[in-house]
Amino acid sequence: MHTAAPVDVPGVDCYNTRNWFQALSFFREPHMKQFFPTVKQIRYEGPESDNPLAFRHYNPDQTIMGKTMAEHLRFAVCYWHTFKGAGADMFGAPTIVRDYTSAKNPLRAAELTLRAAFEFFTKVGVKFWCFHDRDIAPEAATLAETNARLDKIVELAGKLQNDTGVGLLWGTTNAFSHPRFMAGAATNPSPAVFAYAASQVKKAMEITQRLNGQGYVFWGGREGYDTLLNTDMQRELQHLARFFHMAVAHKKSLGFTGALYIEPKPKEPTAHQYDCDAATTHAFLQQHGLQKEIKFNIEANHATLAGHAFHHELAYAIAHDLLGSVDANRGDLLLGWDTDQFPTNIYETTLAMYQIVKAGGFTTGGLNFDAHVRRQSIDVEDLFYAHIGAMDAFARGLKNAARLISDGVLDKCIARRYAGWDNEFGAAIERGAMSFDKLEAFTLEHGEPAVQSGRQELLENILNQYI
Ligand code: XUL
Ligand code: CO
Repeated sequence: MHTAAPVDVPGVDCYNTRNWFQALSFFREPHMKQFFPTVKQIRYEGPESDNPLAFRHYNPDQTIMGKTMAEHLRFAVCYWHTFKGAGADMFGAPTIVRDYTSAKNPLRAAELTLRAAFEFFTKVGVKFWCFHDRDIAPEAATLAETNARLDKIVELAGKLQNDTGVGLLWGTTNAFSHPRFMAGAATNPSPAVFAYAASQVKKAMEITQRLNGQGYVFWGGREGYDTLLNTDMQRELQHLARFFHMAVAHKKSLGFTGALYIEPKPKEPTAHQYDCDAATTHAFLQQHGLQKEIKFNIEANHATLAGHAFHHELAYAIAHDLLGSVDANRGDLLLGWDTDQFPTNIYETTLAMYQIVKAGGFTTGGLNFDAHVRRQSIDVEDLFYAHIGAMDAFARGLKNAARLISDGVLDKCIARRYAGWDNEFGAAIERGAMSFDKLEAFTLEHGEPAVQSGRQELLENILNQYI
């Protein structure tokens, strides 16, 4: 097993022997200033650069359609995968060891991890981060002690935010890992667990506000069921709605001005999760009068698990004014589970940015890399390569989308396809001035309607010219 941060020159030879002597002295000096000494500030060097630790496409200050790339993309690093992930999977022990997590005292380890995280955010050049309460401070024996730990670490986080200029995109609660939540949090059969989850969300909303968070996410980790044989679905859905109403009320009582988002996902770890996809969650919000209070955090890998394209979920959310933020990652269709890989597919990033930019772009939200390096990617440099690749992939997506939008090619084809609705007859149907009787009379008079080609292959060819 690998036991130390690598000290060889990154990107030159992935397989050369580590300098163990240097690595051990690294352990002996836990107060050393840099946690990632082998990596300097990542900079834009242009498409011709052969430096693996540079951007080829993400040029934060470059203006595109009136905004800089940094303003469009609003990248965030997620704390849970990038700083707490250790490469474990269902079949194997952790493979990744980081010096900053190795302190025996859990609060000391939490502090070092936070300091390492802010060095990473700064070096990779993101403006935002995201966390779960339990990522940044470990749980103690009682809720009161856990909250005291959180307060301590949040104080340091506030200082590091001020020092670096990195802000909080959103905070959230981990109400799914602890055994008390095995049957859910807000949908738990026990009201005492419901109360525990509420107490946790209350605190997490408060620290998010303290850190000037621009949003707060609800991902329904175990808000679903494994079997209907033991589940009162109707009651659980009522409880979930009650929980969200209480969260909205708490947000208002705090005067927290950030946005609330639900992050839909169809399954995993439960067999069925209630916030299944954007459309199902939209229906739930409407049913319970919450549609003005909560928007969506759309995750690419959750979209594909739900049997949708990433850009479908974005388009659905945008069509109903529900897009808040994005968890930018990808799955592996060959595996079919939530692999949370870094986004690298330019076709997908182009279609996603096409939807987002056309809709006017992010306000409170951004692109959070809810992604982790693979189990074999054990070097700290791998964390940098992963983020650089993902940021470049979205930068290319943004540039492609901007050209597609300003050339208007797809818009023109769509406008032509629906042109019938702009004439007097179509417009009358749209404004509700027609009945089945009138439509039957029209059809009898005009006979067989003219049909037109959907031109899918042509449009796919045009799209490829922009990629
Ligand atoms: C799980 C997932 C979460 C949320 C935050 O699939 O995406 O990490 O993003 O709880
Ligand atoms: Co996510």
